[in-house]
Amino acid sequence: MDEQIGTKWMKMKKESEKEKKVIYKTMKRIRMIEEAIAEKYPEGKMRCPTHLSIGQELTPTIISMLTSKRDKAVSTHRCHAHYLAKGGSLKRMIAELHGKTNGCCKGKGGSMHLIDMKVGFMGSSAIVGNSIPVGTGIALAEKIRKTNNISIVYLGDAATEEGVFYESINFAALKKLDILYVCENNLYSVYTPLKERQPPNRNIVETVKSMGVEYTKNLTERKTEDLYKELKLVLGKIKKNGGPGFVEVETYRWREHCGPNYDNHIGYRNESEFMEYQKTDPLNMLEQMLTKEVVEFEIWKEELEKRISDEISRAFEYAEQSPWPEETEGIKGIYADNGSYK
Ligand SMILES: Cc1ncc(C[n+]2csc(CCOP(=O)(O)OP(=O)(O)O)c2C)c(N)n1
Ligand SMILES: [Mg+2]
Repeated sequence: MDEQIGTKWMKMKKESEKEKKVIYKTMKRIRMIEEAIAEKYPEGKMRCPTHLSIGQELTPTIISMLTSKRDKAVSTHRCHAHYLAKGGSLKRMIAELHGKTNGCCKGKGGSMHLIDMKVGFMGSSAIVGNSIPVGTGIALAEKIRKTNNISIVYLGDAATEEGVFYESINFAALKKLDILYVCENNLYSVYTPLKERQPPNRNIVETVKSMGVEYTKNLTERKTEDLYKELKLVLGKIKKNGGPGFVEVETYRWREHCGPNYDNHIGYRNESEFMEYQKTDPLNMLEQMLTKEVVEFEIWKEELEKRISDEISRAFEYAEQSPWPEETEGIKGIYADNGSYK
């Protein structure tokens, strides 16, 4: 990583201030939405398994800033940040978590199955690794249609242990697809750390590179400025020259694997590691930076928080007032539906 990048970015004045505020706004909105979900989850109105992205907001925020609604994205079980950053409807997401008909999956998918095709968010899947070939197929479709749109595939570190990951990477390299695979490495698969799942010193970026993927990079969310610059570079190269890219981004999930609580007491990770990542929380770091750089940042922030919290209240009201699906809805829209169920 070029050490100069961070310093140069810091020096950029007005236009970078604008960009930083957009990043902050998007991250703050995602964080507040997920905190509201966590707070309300114990009421039992949202009955689906829910994997929060709190702590992992930065990468999808930057990627969505650097791409357009015409570009496509697919995601995993931990998909809220990806969906929201891409511009997915908040009301329809919260309704989905409540299992209501107005949900983005008609209440049938829950938190792990979000979709909003209007903004190019093509879906997420609960099966680890499952959306990797789907995103790769989307990139192939875009290539056949000669659109120049990029396909973004979000995946967790554990998904690199699935066979389909390698098959998809191979296919994307072979067909020179315009695709960016974004591996969010939060160090864990549920309660199992990387060192218990993979041999020491395995470098996934090098492995992917050796398979013919030209644009690869090892990145971290702990350096916001560098992450922005590097993602801009990689996406720019894919847009200009075509072909696949792969980035591994170090990140950290704050809450339990699935659910609204903290779970450090279980013992699979220790408090000092958690505190270490909390110290470099990208949202807090950005807030500190903006407090120093932006005149009357506190006032701007207060207004922003008020707007977001009103929007969240409206989304929960919408979800609660939405109707439940009819019983027959459960059998509709499925792959093997032959229309026989009345
Ligand atoms: C094919 C498959 N195997 C196992 C599971 C159970 N499972 C759900 S989430 C998860 C961990 C995934 O870890 P990672 O891809 O690193 O994403 P993270 O949860 O850390 O964001 C596992 C093993 C599953 N859903 N699908
Ligand atoms: Mg993980």
